Amino acid sequence: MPFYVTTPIFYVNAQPHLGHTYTTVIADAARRFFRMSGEETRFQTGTDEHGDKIAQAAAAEGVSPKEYADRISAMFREAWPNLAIEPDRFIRTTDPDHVATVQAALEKVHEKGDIYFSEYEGLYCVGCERFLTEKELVDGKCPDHLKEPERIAEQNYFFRMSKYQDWLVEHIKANPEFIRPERYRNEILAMLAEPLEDLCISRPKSRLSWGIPLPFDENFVTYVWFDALINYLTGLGYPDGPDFEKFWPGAVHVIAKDILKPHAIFWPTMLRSLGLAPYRGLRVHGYWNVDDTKMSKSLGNVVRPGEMVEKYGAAACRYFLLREMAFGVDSSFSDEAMTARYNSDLANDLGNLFSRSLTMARNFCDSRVPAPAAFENGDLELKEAAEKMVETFKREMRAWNFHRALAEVWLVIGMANRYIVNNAPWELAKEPEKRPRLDTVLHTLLACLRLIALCLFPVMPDKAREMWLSLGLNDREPDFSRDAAWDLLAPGTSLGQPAPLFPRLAKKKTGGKQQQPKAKSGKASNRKKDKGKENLIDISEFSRIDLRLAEIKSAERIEKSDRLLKLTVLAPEERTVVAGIAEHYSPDELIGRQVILVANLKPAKLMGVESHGMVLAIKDGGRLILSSGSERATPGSKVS
Ligand code: ME8
Repeated sequence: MPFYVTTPIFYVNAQPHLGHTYTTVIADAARRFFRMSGEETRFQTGTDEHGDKIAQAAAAEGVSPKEYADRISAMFREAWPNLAIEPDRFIRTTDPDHVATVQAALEKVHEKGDIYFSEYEGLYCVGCERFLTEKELVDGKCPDHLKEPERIAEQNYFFRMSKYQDWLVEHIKANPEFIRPERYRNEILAMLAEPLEDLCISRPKSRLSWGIPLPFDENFVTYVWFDALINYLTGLGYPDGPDFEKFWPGAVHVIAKDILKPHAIFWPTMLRSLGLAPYRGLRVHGYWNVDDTKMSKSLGNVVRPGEMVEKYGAAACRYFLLREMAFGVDSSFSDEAMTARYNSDLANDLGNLFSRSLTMARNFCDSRVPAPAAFENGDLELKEAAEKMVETFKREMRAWNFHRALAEVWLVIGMANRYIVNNAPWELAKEPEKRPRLDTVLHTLLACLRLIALCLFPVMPDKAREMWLSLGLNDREPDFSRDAAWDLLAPGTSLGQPAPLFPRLAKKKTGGKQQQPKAKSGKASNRKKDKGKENLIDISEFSRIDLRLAEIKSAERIEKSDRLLKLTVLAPEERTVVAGIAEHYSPDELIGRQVILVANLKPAKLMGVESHGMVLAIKDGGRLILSSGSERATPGSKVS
């Protein structure tokens, strides 16, 4: 069935933040997943621009509501491409086709006799843009906005929502998938156990003019929720656009728990009155807090998508959001949690697996996919786990369990890293008769990486594509039915060069870009030149340093240190060296690696371990890169 996914259209009284980003990222990931599952898909997001809240925000800035809405709406529209979010339509409630659709829908409901004029007095929360019932208040205040609602008494138009209450209860009970997760379905059924009031759907122009005029009474504008919900129809060309017929039956709305009532009660009853089938599903997620505190402008802890992407990159942000939040439950964001996941899951587990595999393919197989020989048990275990991963991933994505889908992929990434250590391809490479075994191991690894990349496409499309192209595959979005088989990597295929997918992040935040200090005057730059001269050394001084090629035999973490690894190296005698590279290399991947050692340093104790020499590394920005040249040499050879 075609899949139509929407996010809420966001109010333009606030700039995009982490919460909006999450909803929009998951909608984009879901659409990519369904598209890769062979379904026709459509994805819509946008901005909600009418109503009291926007009129008040614009007045506070001294600009017209439209000017104000134009400015903030553009911020939403421009934020999404940086996160690889690609909606088919970015809708604004001020778009002319939307205004026309709302008026047509109002006419229809009016003609049906479902709208009447009456007097009403109620408690209005401008934050929620709706009347609250006494029951919804906590200590007399709106629990979401912590403000006392305003008492409003006026004559207005009403929608006969109560008329559809019994039908709605039946529909929810008969369709367990209609509102998910379960807790929100139960919440709505509990609300519907009480008699439903009719919905006030207008505002007198004398009080609020920033809205869509009612087609049957020019003295009133449309209530903002009645206007906003209809965006889901406008985007499909309702009532007679071809996309409407195709996509409406597969409509899935993604929202957070804050706007459950309008989506689970107002909207299905409005659709029923319009003579339309209800949407297929409502998917309700929890709230993001920041450092375990509610995100708020006054606390100054609002996380902006632009800043996140600048710090961590789009792929890592998307991954974090999907991996960290169990769908439906609140979660907390912090830079520490983000950095930890980045370094451990992305730089270490996935990044290392990818670069080690491609490096070995380059060094031992001339950057081509080798042909496998006989498979052993360990190979078959990895193959079966990778095949099962694809099935589990698909099942969990369909159930909106993104965090579980990703946990399964990382299980296999861990297995593949252990498979490398167990099979030590660098040892196999030393013995020509073990060539068939080496080819089998590397083929198995690359085939496993291909399935990992396949699963990562909906989650981090750009990085997955980078992996896909490095594996010599076509530049097209893969497909779960066509591309999920194990043995689709043709032997002989040319592979890309290994490049770090996720360079490690420094643990400490730098807080903005670092700038090189500039020499301001001629004097200062002369001093700089002289300083350069002071740094020159005589060749005899250099020759005192004994540089040797060393081969790493074993490596282990030093307890209580994030930075240090204890290495046993051959140079050519065996010795222990402590190296500050633990944040850049995992112990496993160092085994067999050749490095350059300063061999005649006085021994020094670091975290209780005596180090006999120092390993050289290149410092490139925040990264450390070990290097010994591209060819292997005899351990202990002098570097000169
Ligand atoms: O309600 N955590 O717009 P809105 C997770 N215009 N998600 C969050 C969040 C948080 N802390 N904060 C906001 C409106 N969201 C109406 C919708 S739809 C026809 C009209 C996300 O700007 C989440 O998706 O207040 C939530 O439902 C939505 O922003 C509310 O956006």
